[in-house]
Amino acid sequence: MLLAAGSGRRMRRAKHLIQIEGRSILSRAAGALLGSSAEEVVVVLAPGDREGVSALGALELRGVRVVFAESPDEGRAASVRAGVRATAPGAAGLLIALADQPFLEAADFDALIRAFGAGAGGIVHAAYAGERGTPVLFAARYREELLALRGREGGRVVILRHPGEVCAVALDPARGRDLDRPEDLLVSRSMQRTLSIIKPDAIAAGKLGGILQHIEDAGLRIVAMRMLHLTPERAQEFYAVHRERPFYQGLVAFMSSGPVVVSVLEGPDAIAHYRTVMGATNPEEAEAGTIRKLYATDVERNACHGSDGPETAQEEIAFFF
Ligand code: IDP
Ligand code: MG
Repeated sequence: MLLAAGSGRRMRRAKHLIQIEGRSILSRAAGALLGSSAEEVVVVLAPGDREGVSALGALELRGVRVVFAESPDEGRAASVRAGVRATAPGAAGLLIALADQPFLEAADFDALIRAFGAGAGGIVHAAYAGERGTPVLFAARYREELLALRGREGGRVVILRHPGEVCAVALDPARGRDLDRPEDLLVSRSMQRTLSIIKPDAIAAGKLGGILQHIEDAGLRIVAMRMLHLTPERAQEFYAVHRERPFYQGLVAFMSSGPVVVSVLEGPDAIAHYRTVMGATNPEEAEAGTIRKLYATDVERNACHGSDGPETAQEEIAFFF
């Protein structure tokens, strides 16, 4: 289980939503867990954290399950309890990971799972240069103790009660570092390219010029551009990740209803930057001054598309250029 509720108390905004190279740290951590040999991945969010849910995006389709902490402000224990309750009662162990360790990889989680499977101990925790850290894997027999945690207590309380059961697995401190202070996020901003689509609603409404100006004014350079009319088949293919979503048919019909303008945008951190410039998928939730707030009609007819990460940017650019 991945705990993301309550992240960011010391940050200016919810920490798990902050993007590094175009991907939220929540999605990075959940993706790494999904790639590990863990049987199920449960993400615990603060009650009502819809942005957290949408940051997970396609990961939900790939099996990441979202639950909400039992109390909005009790502290760590409410998240642990919700996560424990959500995992299958028959699971051999419960791995507790934190969303603010976005650099851990599937292999790191697997190292803990392997040590646990080999009988190293009933509690297996990560160690960084000899210091105890997270993630921590608890055998199923600690379920009740984890469910009894209250307030700001975390798994640490249970670890301290069972010193004889505890085993450490050394992980690379560079990958285990957490993001606790705003300075931790000062990673270098690399030059990137992203794919933009000005959607049929905006073209039909005569907003193409305004949106392109908006993009250039935001410091993004248009390095390739084409107007075209997507066939329903091409629209289906482009949005294939959403094929199970209830809005898929409508989206395909909309995207093939008239001409679109596809372009490649370049700039520092272009992927995340363009997502910010576009605003939230639903214009009602988009920040003032964003393209979607200014030009979108509704959650479907939302004026523009922008790639959501480095891999999708690469794929989407190759799709059109
Ligand atoms: P994004 O465009 O902000 O990345 P996605 O979740 O990837 O948003 O969804 C792709 C597109 O599908 C959206 O831009 C929008 O046109 C459409 N869409 C998303 N959610 C809904 C919905 O709830 N109802 C109708 N259409 C939706
Ligand atoms: Mg998307």
